[in-house]
Amino acid sequence: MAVNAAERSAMDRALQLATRGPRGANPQVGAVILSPDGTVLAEGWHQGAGTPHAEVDALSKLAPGDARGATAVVTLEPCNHTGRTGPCAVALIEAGVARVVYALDDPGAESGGGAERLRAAGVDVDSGEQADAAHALIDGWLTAQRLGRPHITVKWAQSLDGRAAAADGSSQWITGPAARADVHHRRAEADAIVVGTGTVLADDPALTARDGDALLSHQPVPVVIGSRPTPTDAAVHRHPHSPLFYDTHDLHAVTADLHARGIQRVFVEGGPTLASAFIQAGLADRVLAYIAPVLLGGDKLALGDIGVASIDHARRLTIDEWVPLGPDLLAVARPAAP
Ligand code: AOF
Ligand code: ZN
Repeated sequence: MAVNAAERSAMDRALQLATRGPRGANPQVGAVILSPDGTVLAEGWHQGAGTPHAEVDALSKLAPGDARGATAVVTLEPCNHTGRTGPCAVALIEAGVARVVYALDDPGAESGGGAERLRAAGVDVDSGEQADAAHALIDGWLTAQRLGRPHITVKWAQSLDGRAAAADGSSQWITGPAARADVHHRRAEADAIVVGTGTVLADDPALTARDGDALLSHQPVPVVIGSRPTPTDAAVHRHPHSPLFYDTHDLHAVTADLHARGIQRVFVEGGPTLASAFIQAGLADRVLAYIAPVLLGGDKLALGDIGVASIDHARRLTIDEWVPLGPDLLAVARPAAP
């Protein structure tokens, strides 16, 4: 059965509800229970590991029998395992739910398979509705599950001719205030912000997420990679979180350690050498290129060696969004499917 308008707007709502839960060991999940005529009967969301799942939270707000013949709209495939809580697929079947619409498959080896279980019990199941939005919401958790490392965004600002700095190395400011504000809000969505020692020495960045002078409510942990010594009075030492220093060029080792620390989203902010190294290592799940209408010429390119020797090996991207930011343009992209 095709997804109808009431189910689509219930998925919008479920995505909003999901954000009420915390990011952490468990994914953020939202659920809406609809009557057969499309009226919202109950809403639920997951409040973190050890608490009821979104579907169970929603069902708990109904009297027994109220969900008979209803449709459950959920941002993640209902689970099929008994972990800290029981399987949601079974809770939905027992409540008499007739149809389930969900956005994303659960990648968990144990928790997955809920859709099959529902179908086997005669429940009508549809998936993939607003999968992109649901994916964006829990990309850190999904990457941790699938790859055992954080989700990594590599960001840079460039002139229209692809330069990150002028001939003398000066680079503040290529982009305008709207682009810079956008960067700060995206920093606040990350758990860690990564720079190289070269950037600390050249720019002495604070690595905080700010709105004007005010700190945003969530601050990423500052991470500095590289072997060059940095001053003990660098601005990064005044960050609300103690910085992490890695004296290595093995980015897989760094990201494995960040994963072990529970960091799910990493924002790589430079400069060109570090950005290129992440891309070359295959550690860039998303690329943010802020492009300013200015020409710099010269050889200070936004990216250096990324291991592309010939056009056959070009790293092709898929654009998710082009975002106009005042006079600048942001490309939000990810590696194209092979
Ligand atoms: C759902 N609905 O709201 C969530 C799901 O240890 P547990 O019992 O809390 O299970 C955690 C796993 O369940 C988690 O890793 C993920 O696969 C799934 N999360 N599933 O049906 C929810 N939060
Ligand atoms: Zn569940």
